[in-house]
Amino acid sequence: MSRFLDLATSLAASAAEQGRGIATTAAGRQPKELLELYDIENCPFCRLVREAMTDLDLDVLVFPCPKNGVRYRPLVERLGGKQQFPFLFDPNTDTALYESADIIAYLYQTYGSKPAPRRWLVRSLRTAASMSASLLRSGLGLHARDATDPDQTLVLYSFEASPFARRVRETLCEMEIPYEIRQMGRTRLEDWMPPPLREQLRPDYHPEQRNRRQLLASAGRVAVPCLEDPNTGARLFESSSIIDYLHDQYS
Ligand SMILES: N[C@@H](CCC(=O)N[C@@H](CS)C(=O)NCC(=O)O)C(=O)O
Repeated sequence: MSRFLDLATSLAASAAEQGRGIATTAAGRQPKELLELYDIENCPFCRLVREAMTDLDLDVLVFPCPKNGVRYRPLVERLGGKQQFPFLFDPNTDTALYESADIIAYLYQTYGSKPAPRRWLVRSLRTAASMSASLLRSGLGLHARDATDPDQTLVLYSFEASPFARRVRETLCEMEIPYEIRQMGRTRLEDWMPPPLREQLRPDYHPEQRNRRQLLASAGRVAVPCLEDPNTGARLFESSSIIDYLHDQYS
């Protein structure tokens, strides 16, 4: 696929998400230990759960389970009895759940400061929208390909509907590389500005969201996606550079 088409379909998939997965509006309690999500990037039901996680500002350990995947699919079957995705495990409450609707309800109940926006709750609408996003990215982030397994978990600064972060998550999913998502949901007007423009117009940018603040403090800039690899010490911005890095390092 050409780079233009790749970005255009990723942008269209973000539009199909109808505004979900961009902002953080319902952040409440933070779990002590990271939630675990067994996920297929291009699964419409998994996408709905990840959208809720951005809205709730919940970081999560993602274990990719693409079709033909061999690393984490058997584990899901051992933990829950079948290979169905999404599958959530919350080590804080020892809760294991299938079914996106049940997972979303659990997350808002357990960690939210308020219920999910009402318009999200029309289940047929949100599922249809998420299926359109999957169709637009068909063939990507769905099937496993050969890759080596890093020793330490990679960290990805991402919010669900970022068209650029999506490309990176698709690659990580296909390579069955587990990673921690640090949520970068938008909470302020300035968070919406493209990073180069913001660096020009708002050199004194003070984000409010915790991971944005942390990234600014450690890297001196805030942009999504950002990948940190503790195995090599690499920190990369720009989806294309990150994807090239993942192929060079782990293919
Ligand atoms: N009703 C379930 C549907 C889940 C579902 O159908 N997931 C598909 C992936 S999109 C699945 O697990 N397929 C089996 C597989 O990939 O092996 C939900 O909302 O979570």
